[in-house]
Amino acid sequence: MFNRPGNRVNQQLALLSDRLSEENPALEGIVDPFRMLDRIGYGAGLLDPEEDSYAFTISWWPMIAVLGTFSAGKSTFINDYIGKEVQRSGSQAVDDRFTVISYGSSEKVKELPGLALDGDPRFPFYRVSHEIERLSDGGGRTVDHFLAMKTVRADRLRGRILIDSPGFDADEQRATILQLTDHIIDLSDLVLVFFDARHPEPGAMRDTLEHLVNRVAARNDFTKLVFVLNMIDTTWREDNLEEVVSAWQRAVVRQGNATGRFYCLYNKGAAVEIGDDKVRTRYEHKASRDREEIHAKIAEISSSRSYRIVGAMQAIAESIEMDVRPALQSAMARWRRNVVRADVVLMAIVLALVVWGAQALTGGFAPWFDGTMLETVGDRPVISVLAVVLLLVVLAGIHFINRGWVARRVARSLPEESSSGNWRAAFRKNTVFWRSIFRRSPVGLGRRSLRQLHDLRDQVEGFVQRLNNQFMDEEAPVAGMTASGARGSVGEAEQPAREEAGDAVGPEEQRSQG
Ligand SMILES: Nc1nc2c(ncn2[C@@H]2O[C@H](COP(=O)(O)OP(=O)(O)O)[C@@H](O)[C@H]2O)c(=O)[nH]1
Ligand SMILES: [Mg+2]
Repeated sequence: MFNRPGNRVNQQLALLSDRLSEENPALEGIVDPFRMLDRIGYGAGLLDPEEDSYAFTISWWPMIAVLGTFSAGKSTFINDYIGKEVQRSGSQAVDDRFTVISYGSSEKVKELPGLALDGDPRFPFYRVSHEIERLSDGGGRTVDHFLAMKTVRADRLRGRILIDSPGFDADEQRATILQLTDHIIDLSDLVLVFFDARHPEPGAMRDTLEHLVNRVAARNDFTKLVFVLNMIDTTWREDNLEEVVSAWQRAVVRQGNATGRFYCLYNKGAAVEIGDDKVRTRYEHKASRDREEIHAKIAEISSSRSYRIVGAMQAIAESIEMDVRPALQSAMARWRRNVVRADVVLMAIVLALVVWGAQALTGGFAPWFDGTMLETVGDRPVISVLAVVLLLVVLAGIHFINRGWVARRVARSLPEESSSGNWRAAFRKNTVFWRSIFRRSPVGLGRRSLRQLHDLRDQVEGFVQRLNNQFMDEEAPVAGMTASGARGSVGEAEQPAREEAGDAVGPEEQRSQG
């Protein structure tokens, strides 16, 4: 009856549940425990039922961003990975927007305006359009100017999001693009940084390198950064891949990245012909091994994200019990203590003033004790009652002013934004005027809620079990995944075969043959 989410929140959660059943079935049922957690949050005042859900604080789909220099083959790589020609490629295809690519039910690639990202709970971009508009320094430009969204049916897109990016060198809106890049690095679980082996001189790319590596270094987050030296086919004549790689490595290490490992790739369909058999075999071998490793990393990111979601729910439940509740209790105790203190002091002053005033009226204290005062009071009952009522009103007023004033001061020490919600709002809910200052248990966090939180934590165990089963299954080759016949639905496990056989062609290959 109470603590129900508003319509919009409800719809978003339903949508999330649908998406999960389509793309990540092991997590499908997890929306319900989130709803339960939300109810506790609404009841305690930690969440706003019209706006919030704990489910919105998590990014559900892992993000893999492909960044790098202009024309380094980013879009070609993405098309090849997905198995469909989602992105335009080619030196003339200057893309100046970030493109978020995710799973959709249609076989055809659908393009949606960037604004669509705002309403989709799968994306960590959820409700960040105003942030992007802020980043784009006003200028009337909107999200659509910088973000596009594409959806297509492809197995490799199930439960994950890829982001293709414009090169850094697109200078016109460079500042905005760099800021967006920062934002995307923050949000991403894996960042593939593409460089182009046609530039054996890393010097020319120093700006880009500096920017990227420094930003990531500042965030202390190198594990999610993967450097790719692409188009290595172009070095076949010199056959100096090791030299090129080590030049790049030195450059990266100089910027503060400890390992500076480079994966080496090229796309067969787009490559120049490698005229030497020995070199070709060596290059093919190297590129297909590195590609497999990158693909494995992407797969790994997706499974660890699922565990993190389950873990996040557990962490929120725990935090409500172990952090929020004690923090509210101690804030309430502080509030109570200070209200009582202020009441005592101020009321004492008022009473002293009243007594002093009254004795001045009666000409000293003598009439108070010889009965004359009682007589006077008896003679003027209305005035006397009014005086007493007035006094009580003043005292009550003092009490309520104190409550409000002390509550505001105590509230300031509580965070408004935390993974478990708005602690400050929850505290305020405990200090509304009809609640006695002597209540000990925070609103909505009584014994029943605690029991529900414990139940929830038990349910989490069930999800972990399901995830374990799912990922154990996935390690075996996936049979029947290509049954749909769609070229895009090549299972993860089949990739190596595809690379070697060279007959199942990606979009790039097909185009260049056609
Ligand atoms: N030689 C060679 N050319 C490539 C390779 N990958 C892509 N290309 C070509 O490089 C150009 C730019 O590729 P694109 O994917 O659009 O680069 P982006 O700007 O980083 O997205 C296109 O003409 C591709 O056909 C590769 O591995 N080797
Ligand atoms: Mg591109």
